[in-house]
Amino acid sequence: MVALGKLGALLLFVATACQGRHGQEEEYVPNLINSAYGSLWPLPQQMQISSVAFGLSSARFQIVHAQESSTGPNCNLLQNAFRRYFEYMFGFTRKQGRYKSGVASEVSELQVWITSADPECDEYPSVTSDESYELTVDQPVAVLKASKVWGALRGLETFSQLVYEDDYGARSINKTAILDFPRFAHRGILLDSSRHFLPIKVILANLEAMAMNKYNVFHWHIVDDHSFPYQSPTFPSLSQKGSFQPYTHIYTPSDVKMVIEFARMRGIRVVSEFDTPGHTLSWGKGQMGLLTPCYNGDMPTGTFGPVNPILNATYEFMSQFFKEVSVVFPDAYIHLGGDEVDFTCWKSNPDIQKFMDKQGFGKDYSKLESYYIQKILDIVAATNKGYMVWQEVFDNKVKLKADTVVEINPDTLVQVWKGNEQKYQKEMAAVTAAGFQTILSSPWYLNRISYGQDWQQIYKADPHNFTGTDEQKKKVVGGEACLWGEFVDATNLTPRLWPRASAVAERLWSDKGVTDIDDAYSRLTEHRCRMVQRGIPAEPLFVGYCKHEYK
Ligand code: CP6
Repeated sequence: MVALGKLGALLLFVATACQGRHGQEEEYVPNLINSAYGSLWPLPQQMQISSVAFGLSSARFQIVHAQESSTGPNCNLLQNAFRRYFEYMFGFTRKQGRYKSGVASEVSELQVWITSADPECDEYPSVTSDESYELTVDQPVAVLKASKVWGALRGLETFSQLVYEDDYGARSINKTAILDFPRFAHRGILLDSSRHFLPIKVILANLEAMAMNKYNVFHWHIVDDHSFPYQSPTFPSLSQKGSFQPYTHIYTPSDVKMVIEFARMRGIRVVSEFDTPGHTLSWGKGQMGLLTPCYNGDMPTGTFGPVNPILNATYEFMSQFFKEVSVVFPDAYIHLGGDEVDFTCWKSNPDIQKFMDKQGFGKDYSKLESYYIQKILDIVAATNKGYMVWQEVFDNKVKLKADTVVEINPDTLVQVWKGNEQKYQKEMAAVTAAGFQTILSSPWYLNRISYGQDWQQIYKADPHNFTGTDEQKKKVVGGEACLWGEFVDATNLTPRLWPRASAVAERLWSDKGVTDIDDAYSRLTEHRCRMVQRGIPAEPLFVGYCKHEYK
């Protein structure tokens, strides 16, 4: 209630329609904030936006490879992006612009210029991909300069956000210069396809929304206790027995390929998570003997606990399984989970008790967990992948390989997800002091909802806000918004995630100093309406309307 008066005023402000006329240097733009700058999200690092506006006509405008570019029409990734963004800029036009042919005040071309001899057109994005770009909008041509295709993708999104519509449906763009690059290299979203099956269509729609927000990692928490929808060619019974029935609730190898390629085209990595040894109940149905039998005294209860860490068969299975996964998912990282291991069942099992004695672990079951994880890490390291793990793996002091000099095995990433602000900041300090790289998730559990503008708390959290040296701060590679699936399926996933995940996106992309909440409110309101116009049912921030409502 407190903010109502102020927000009411803001809404009137953004509701003021922008009427641009073109071609005069002394052009009066009634509401610049409502035309160009006013909808940019996430905010670019450096920009100059003039009040001079140019026209943009769907009949004459085109996106092309610059003459000097190292790319041409055989770069599928860019061709596809050109088409996509042209559609976003003009696809909603009911009539053509009201301009006559070829007036000097038009922008007729966006020339995309990839400067590196190796544009990385056919490659997969990685944590070291160069996403920087330079954009100049002038007449008659605009130029988007980037070293690699990844920067061009980000710049195309920005260019499309600069285009606005006057009262007559004609497109305009202001004279602009932008220099932009991400603050953090890892900007991710976790989706959970185990608690509810997520149809491919929903996953692709969210990859599309991620690109609109310059996200670059899809963390696919693909299996968990409740179902195993990943179809493994090596172990087909895992999904046959472990998926929600009927067994159409699965991701076939071609589904997975489609998701990975759709993501690649948008500069998004797909990091798969196969969480063990906890959160594995669904694995047990298709792989006999994998899970620990729980006991009541001398009697097995017929229920099962975490993966059984004392059997050779367990590691033989995991070795084959991760060999497959490391090929199916081309990303340099696999997420190995390691969170929330419940020791009750392990404690009840007499064979495990004997093993504990033999190993000298005493009654410390976190040592048994570390023993298991260490073996899994070694298995995955042998596939030349790097790994991500949840913070418990660090807390329980598994020997993670920090600062490894082996180039093909990138550093371990510890994902911090527990605790309130004070607690997670302490954890970030501890993880980075120990020399590990880290990403932050604690403040960004978007499955949590409450009445009101909770995007503001999400927006205010910053991965660098902890006490530590510059060296420690450099270990922070970014963050991830998490949408756990207990209460989420295809019906509510997208509006629950967006635009709240947009708040995280700006925190991870824009300069640390971009923190003005009123400015963010007005830009995010516009950005959210743009997502709606582009077919993403993102929920409203507060009272108001969109010029183009959801259809
Ligand atoms: N599943 C798995 C979950 C959660 C985690 N791991 C979780 C914990 C707390 C909240 C939401 C989700 N559902 N595998 C923790 C990383 Cl609030």
